[in-house]
Formats: sequence, C-alpha cells, structure tokens
Amino acid sequence: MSSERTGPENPEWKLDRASFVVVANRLPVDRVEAPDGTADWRPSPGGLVTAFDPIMHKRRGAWVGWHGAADEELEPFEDDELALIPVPLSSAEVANYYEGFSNATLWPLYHDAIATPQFHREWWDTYVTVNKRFADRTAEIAGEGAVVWVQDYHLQLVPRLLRRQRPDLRIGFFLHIPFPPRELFVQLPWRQQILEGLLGADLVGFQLPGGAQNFVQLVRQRLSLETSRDRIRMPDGREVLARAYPIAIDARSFNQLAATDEAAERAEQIRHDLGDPRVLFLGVDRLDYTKGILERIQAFGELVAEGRIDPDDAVLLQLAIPSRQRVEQYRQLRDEIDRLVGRVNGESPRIGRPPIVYLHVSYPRVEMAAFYRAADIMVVTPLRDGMNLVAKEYVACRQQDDGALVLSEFTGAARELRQAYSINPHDIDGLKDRLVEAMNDSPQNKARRMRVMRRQVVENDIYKWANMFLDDLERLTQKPEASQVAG
Ligand code: ADQ
Repeated sequence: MSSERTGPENPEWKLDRASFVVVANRLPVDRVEAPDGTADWRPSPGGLVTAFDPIMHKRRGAWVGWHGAADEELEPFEDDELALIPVPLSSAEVANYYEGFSNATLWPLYHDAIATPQFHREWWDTYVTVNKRFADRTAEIAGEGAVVWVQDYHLQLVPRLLRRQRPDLRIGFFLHIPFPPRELFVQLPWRQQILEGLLGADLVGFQLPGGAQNFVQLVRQRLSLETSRDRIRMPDGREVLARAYPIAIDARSFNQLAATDEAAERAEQIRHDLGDPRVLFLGVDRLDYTKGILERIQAFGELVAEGRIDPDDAVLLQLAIPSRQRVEQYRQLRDEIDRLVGRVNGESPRIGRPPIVYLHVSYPRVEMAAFYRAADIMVVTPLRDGMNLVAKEYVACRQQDDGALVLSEFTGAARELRQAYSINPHDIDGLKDRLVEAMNDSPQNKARRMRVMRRQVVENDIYKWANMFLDDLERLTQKPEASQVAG
C-alpha cells in the first residue's frame, strides 16, 4: 500500500460511491508522529486488509471505521484506491460503547462469561448511538447495490439500521468471536435488539457451525421466526443465511516472511539471547483473560518446581501484546501475570537464566515470524477463543515438518488443526503432561502431525475465506440490476 494521500478535495473521488464497503470498529490506520511533532495517519495493513486487498482493487472499495483517537474529527482519505472513511467517537463514547458495552458486556458474555459481564443501560444507549452513526456513514458512501461487509461484535445493530435506509444493499456480517450458547445469551437485557440487528444482514457468518446453530435456535425460539437448517425466513419475505466461515491467515506470506535471511538471523539471535535452550516454549497473545495465560504459566512453573522441566534445558518465552488497558479486568490480569511470573522465577534455584521470560511488547510482523520460527513448542491455551490466529501463524512459519503445537480444545482453530497436542486448559495436570509429551515426542511423530497441519493452513487461507463468504453473499442476493453495478 502506498501512503500517498488524495483527499476528499479530489472531486472525482467525492462523487464516486463505493461498490464494496467494509465496516469495522477500527480503520486499518496507525497514528504517526511527524518530526515537527504534528500527528498524521498511516494505513496499517493487517490480516483483514490483506484479505480484502484484491477485492478492493477490483472494485471501488471503502473502509468505514473509527481511527482510534477520541474527540478528533478526521477527513476521509484515499490510499491506493481504498477510501478510508473515519467515524468520530467522543471520549464518553469510547468509555461506554467500546470499553463498556463491547468489551465489558459483550466480550465476557460471548466468551462463556469467564469474567462477569456487566450490564449498564447507559452503555447500551451509547452502543445504539454509535451503531447508528456507523450505519448512517455507510449509507452515505455506499453505491447502489453495493456489497457491505460488517465486522464483529461492536457493530451488531448496523445490518438492520443500514437495511432500513438502504434496502438495495447486499449486507454480510461476520462475528470474529464465539456466538454463545442460548443459556448465556439470554442474560442480555437487549437480546432481542441484537438478534434483530443481525437479521438485517443477508448472510450472518460465524467462526464455527455451533455458533451458527446457537443463533438459528435463538431466533426461532425468541423471535418465533421460521427456520430450516441454516436459513431463516423473515416476515418481509427475505431469507437470511447463518453459516460458519472459519477465518484463516495469509499462510504463504507468513511462510515467506519466516524464510527470509532477516527472520532466520533474528530467530537465531532470539535463542541466543535466551541462553541457547535446548527447548524453547513460546506463548503469544493479546493480554486477555480469555487466553489462558495464567493457566499456562502455572503449568510451566509447576513442571519446573517438580523437576520435570529443567530450566537449564528449557525456557518459556511469553509475549503479550498490551490490550484494553483502561478496562479494569485487564489491569487486574496484567498485575496477576506479573506476580505469577515473578513467583515462578523467584522460586527457581537457577541463578542467571529465569525459566520464564515475559515481554509485554508489540512486535512488527517480521519479528513475529522470527519468534515463531525460533520456537520448538507453541503453547496456545485459551479458555475460549473464536479462532486463534496465533496457532495458524506458528504452523505457517514452519520451514519444515518440525516443531509442535499445544492447542486448547476451546479454540476455533482446534476444529481444523486436529493433529495438535490437544489440551483442556482447566486441567492443569493434563496440560503439564501434554507439555512434557510434546517436549519428548519423537521427531517422526512431530513431523507426522506438522505435515498435515501445514497443508491445512496453506490450503485454507484468508483469500479462500473471504471468497467463500462473498460468493455466498452474492449468490443469495443476486439481482440483475445490482450485479451489473457491483461488477
Ligand atoms: P484476537 O483475540 O486478537 O482476535 P488472535 O486470533 O490470536 O486473537 O489474533 C492475535 C493477533 O495478534 C495475531 O495475528 C498475532 O500475531 C498478533 N499478536 C499477538 N501478540 C503480539 C505481539 N506481542 N506483537 C505483535 N503482534 C502480536 C479475534 C478473536 C480470535 C480470532 C480473530 C480473527 O478473539 O478468536 O481468531 O479475532 O477473527
């Protein structure tokens, strides 16, 4: 992506209405500080941007989202034929809509209520207001018959709000996190509004078939709608499809990144800096209570204390990307992890090299590829996770059929990566046994497992994921006049 800007002052761009629109809480941009101290915005291509890149180029693409700074209005800008349309949020809206309703109500509720969901009416009111703003902005910029793809739990009301204004649009929605079982979902005081919000879409996508089934069951029972397998018949005659589309990664580009000399040298340096252990265990997560980081450290610490893992022989490197630091539960977790790592390392008899190295830092992609390449055993232990891309990234970065993936059965990825060393993170003894098994397993067994998983992640990549979703959406909504416009 070039970072050259043509602004909204470009009259040609202004008149153009997008035929493919992504709507997500965040725009794919980062703030950069100029040498003179002024702030500017630069596009930051992540997984989703990469996936949509070919489509964005084929059609006139636009991305609607918050740019990440509160109380700041930003003009739309164009980058490499992609129009970026910022939606402003005030500090109070960030607190109520983003940190509150999205991350302290929906996030824990949809993740098995691992933390207690908080229900506050003023958070909900702001969620409605902000969803309306996203829908209004999208309605303004979408061309006639455009395909609009709404992303994730922050924006579950957008499909309905958008359809009311623009019935000509073809609307898809994808939920990146688990859709909870009925018993949990019905705790939500605004359960009906959320279900109706999602049903504004033509296609509602989930990570797993179980999530799609939960949703269909709920609309049948709570809204008395007629359903047949994955189809829901709406009172206005429309049909909504609810189906699983397990998200993937750009496996080839991760593999190529890890294959570079730069990544190889960096991987070697990482191992050297860690004292050249025989076995390097790696954990990589957003710092979140759903990821099972405490359970993982607990298990590793006990193995060291019991002498089943020798700190002269093995190290656990835990990388945690800072996340949602203004939400209380996240602050508490950060303190708990600090304390637990300190205790494990403090109780280790070894002077010099601690058994656990914990880094609370965000790294660029090439550095991540080097960490994955360096690791012998990847430890992925979420208590609940929609998919978990880290597991797939580790497999993609292998240069040969070596390494081992220890993977929680409560991740979406476990459904596809069946040759991983499967664990239940609540069962600390079982987790310990699996870590030791993965460490001591023969190279032949490891190669057999890894070969199948590598094929899986290469054959099912992010492009295939996006195409499957969009093909289904277009098939569902084929209208001669609309398909001509979208082209
Ligand atoms: P997340 O909860 O953020 O995603 P995950 O899928 O593992 O979880 O993605 C994390 C991403 O952050 C990975 O791409 C990883 O490389 C990156 N990352 C982690 N630690 C990092 C660090 N220290 N520095 C730099 N990068 C780091 C949500 C859902 C998941 C779902 C995804 C996609 O919770 O279940 O898989 O969306 O749908």
